[in-house]
Amino acid sequence: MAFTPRVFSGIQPSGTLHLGNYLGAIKRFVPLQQQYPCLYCVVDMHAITVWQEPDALRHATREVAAAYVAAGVDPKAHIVYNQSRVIQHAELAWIFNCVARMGWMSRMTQWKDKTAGKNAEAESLGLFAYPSLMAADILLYKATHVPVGEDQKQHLELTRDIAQKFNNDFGPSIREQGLDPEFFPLTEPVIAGPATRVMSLRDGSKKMSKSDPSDQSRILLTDEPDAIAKKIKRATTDPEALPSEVEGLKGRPEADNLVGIYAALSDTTKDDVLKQFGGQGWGAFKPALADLAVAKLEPIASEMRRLMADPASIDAFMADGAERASEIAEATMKDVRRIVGFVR
Ligand code: AQP
Repeated sequence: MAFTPRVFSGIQPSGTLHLGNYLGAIKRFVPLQQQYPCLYCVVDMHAITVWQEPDALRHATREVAAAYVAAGVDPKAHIVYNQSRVIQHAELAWIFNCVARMGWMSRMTQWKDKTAGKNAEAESLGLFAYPSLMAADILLYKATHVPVGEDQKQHLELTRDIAQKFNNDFGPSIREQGLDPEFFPLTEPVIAGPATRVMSLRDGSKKMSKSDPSDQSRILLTDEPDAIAKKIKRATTDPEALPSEVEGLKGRPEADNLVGIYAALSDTTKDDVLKQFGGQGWGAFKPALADLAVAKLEPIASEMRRLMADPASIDAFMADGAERASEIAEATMKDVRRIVGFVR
């Protein structure tokens, strides 16, 4: 069956958003609005898989919603909401917990990375089960397109495995209910562009991440222009000049990262950036990158500040979005409950 195209994506309110979240996800949410109906969710239930202070969670939830809108997402034409308001996410996640296998979950790289060198037994059960909640987020809306960064690719593959197993395990029941045998779509990730994996500014082998202990490793969407310029100036690089072709970035992760960031911020390609800067040193490139980053990020930061000054208006558009999301979610769950055999 051909599913109606629909976009879903989410970001955890687990800290302040950084350039990786922006270039890998939020910036790419905006143009998709021209082509498809979109749901952009603040996944607060994912955030609590690690401890969050309740006040900080409330603040970060509004801040992520504000970032979506400040970057150009339209909460009236599309849907912006926080996950916990649509309880069907949790309901479908439980069913998927019973479809997914322990072996699938324990092979997830993110789980392995987050527990590496730590006592995995002390982590929350929610952190282990996180990918099955993510599959529920997507499949509740039968989303066909999910714009995410590279790091989420494996979770998207797992989402397809869960959809496939659900469609197979419940095949007879799905047909008995007169529904299409391909009940859940096999959703494709949308991972494209020059900055699908933005790396730490301190270490080109590590992803830029909210949980990196070094503040200098990431540019925050809320950073002042001065802080942005300083972080770029101090970014780790090698002593070579920039190459004239992309081929020359091989084996130079820090250079590759900064060129990718420039390309993504300027809506060009790494090739274009190297045509302009090939042969030049960091003394020329870093200030140009800092100016570009400030020019692109400052308007977003200032709009976020304006929206955050009126939290009630953010809560209002999230409540409205949740109401519209619930309608789609409930239609899916009505079928799912019958398929599984729950008596109502
Ligand atoms: N460094 C990155 N480069 C490109 N995309 C990235 N994303 C995250 N980091 C990068 C994308 O941002 C979206 C939301 O991510 P999330 O907040 O839900 O989860 P995350 O991947 O766990 O984010 P962090 O910042 O790395 O948090 P911690 O430190 O807690 O692990 C996703 O689309 C993600 O791909």
